[in-house]
Amino acid sequence: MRCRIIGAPVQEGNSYPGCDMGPSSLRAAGIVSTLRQLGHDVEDLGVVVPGPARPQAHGNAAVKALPEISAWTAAISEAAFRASDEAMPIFLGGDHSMAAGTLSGVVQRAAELKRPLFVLWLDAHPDFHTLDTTESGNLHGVPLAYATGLPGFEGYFPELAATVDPKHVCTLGLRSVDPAERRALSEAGVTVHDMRAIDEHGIGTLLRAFLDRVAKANGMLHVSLDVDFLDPSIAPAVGTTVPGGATFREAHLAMEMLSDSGLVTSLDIVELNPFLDERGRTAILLVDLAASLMGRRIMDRPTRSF
Ligand code: HAR
Ligand code: MN
Ligand code: MN
Ligand code: MN
Repeated sequence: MRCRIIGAPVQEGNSYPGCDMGPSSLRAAGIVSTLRQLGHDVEDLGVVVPGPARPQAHGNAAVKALPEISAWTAAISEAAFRASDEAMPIFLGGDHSMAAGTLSGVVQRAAELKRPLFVLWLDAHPDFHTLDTTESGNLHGVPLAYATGLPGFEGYFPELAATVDPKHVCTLGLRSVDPAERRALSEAGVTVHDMRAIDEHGIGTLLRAFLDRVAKANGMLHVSLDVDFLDPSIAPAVGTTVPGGATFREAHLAMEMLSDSGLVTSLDIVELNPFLDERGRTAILLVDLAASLMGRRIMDRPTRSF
C-alpha cells in the first residue's frame, strides 16, 4: 500500500506541553522503517506548518488557543486532502485537536470520490464538545463535534467542504464523557461503545458489526487512535490518563481486524506526549499497533531487545 506520513505537532489544544514532540518520538520508534519492512511504499512528508494565527475571541471565556487551533485546522485539512489522493495518509500528532483538520480533509476527499466516510474513534473521550459547551476550554475536546457539523464553529473554525455523518461514527473505549457530550452524542446518533460494552461483548464483536456496516456502504474508513484509548499501565505517555482502558491484546486485535478488513483509508495517532513517556515504551507500542493495522501478524512479529 502507498502511505504518506504527515506530522502535525500541535499542542495548543491541550494543557500538557509535550505533544509537539509526538511526531519525532514516533519517528524515533521506527514508524517509517517498520511500515517499509511490511512492504509498504512509504513517503514521509515531514510536518505541517500552520499559517499565522488571527486574533479571535469567543463568547465562552473558557475557550483556549482558538486562533492557533483554527490556523492548525486549516493547514492540516489542506495537507490531509492532498495526502489522501490515491494514498493512505497516516497523521502523527500532536494533540487530538488535529483531527479537526484530518477529518475535514479526508471527508472532503470522500465527498469528491462520492463515497461515505466512516470514522472509528478509539479514545477514552468522545471529544464531542462544541465551542459553547466545553468547560475546560481545551480544544482537543471538540474535533469530532466540528467535523460532524455541530453548530457553533461557524466563523471560528474553517468552513467545512463536507461534513462527516454522525451516524457513520463509532466511538470505542469511552470512559470519560461530560454531560453535554452525552446528550449531543445521543441526539446526533453516534454509535457509542464504552469500556463496559467492550468488557461485556468483547471488542471483536463490536468492531465486527461496525466494519460490516462500512463494507456494505462501500465506505472509506478513518481511524483516530488516541493514546488514552489504551490503559495507562501500558501507555503512560499521555496527559489525560483514565484508568480502565483497552489492554494490549484488545488494541492489537482491533488493529488486526482493521487490517484484515482492508477498509482503512486514513489514520491518526494522537495525544502522544513523549515528555511523559518511559524510555519510549508508549511510542514503541503505538508503532507496533500501527504495524498490526498495516498487516503485521503475530506469527511474524519481531522480538524486541530494548
Ligand atoms: N471532555 C474533557 C474536556 O473537554 C476532556 C477532553 C480530553 N480529551 C482528550 N482527548 N484527552 O480525547 O476537557
Ligand atoms: Mn481524544
Ligand atoms: Mn482522549
Ligand atoms: Mn456507527
